[in-house]
Amino acid sequence: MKRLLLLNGPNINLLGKREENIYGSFTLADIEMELKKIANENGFELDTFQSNHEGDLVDKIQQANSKYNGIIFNPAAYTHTSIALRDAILAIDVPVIEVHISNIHSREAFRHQSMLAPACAGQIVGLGKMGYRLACIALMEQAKQ
Ligand code: CA2
Repeated sequence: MKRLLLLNGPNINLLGKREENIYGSFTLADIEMELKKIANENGFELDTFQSNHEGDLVDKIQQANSKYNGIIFNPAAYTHTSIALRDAILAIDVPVIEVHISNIHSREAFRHQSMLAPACAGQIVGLGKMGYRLACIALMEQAKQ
């Protein structure tokens, strides 16, 4: 069975509870349910993991190598700071698609740069929760080839 991992970084567990003007009114549980459904309909399993801790995310990425065919990853604020996450992504053979709910390029200057994007197969920004869906579809297409 082919498997995908949906990985979310710090504060994404707060979705739907605050800052709805920026991030929308949907919750992390909504996104997780939606992606599991899309994956299952296409014959894939999808695991989910959210953490507020950088090292836990590094561990999860390191362990992904033999387990997953692709990772959908919103690294949240670690996007802009984490060389550790970038190195972890570079250390695995699994394609990672970076997803941001908001358009990081239309926000504060410190959000314009991603430490992780150069290590990723692709990046989707500014499309709300649809971005997760598109990343999931892209990774399933790649895994079938
Ligand atoms: O747009 C995105 O998906 C971000 O990855 C979200 C991060 C932010 O640091 C990135 O620059 C862009 C922040 C996630 C915080 O999520 C919250 C949700 C509800 C309430 C408060 C924070």
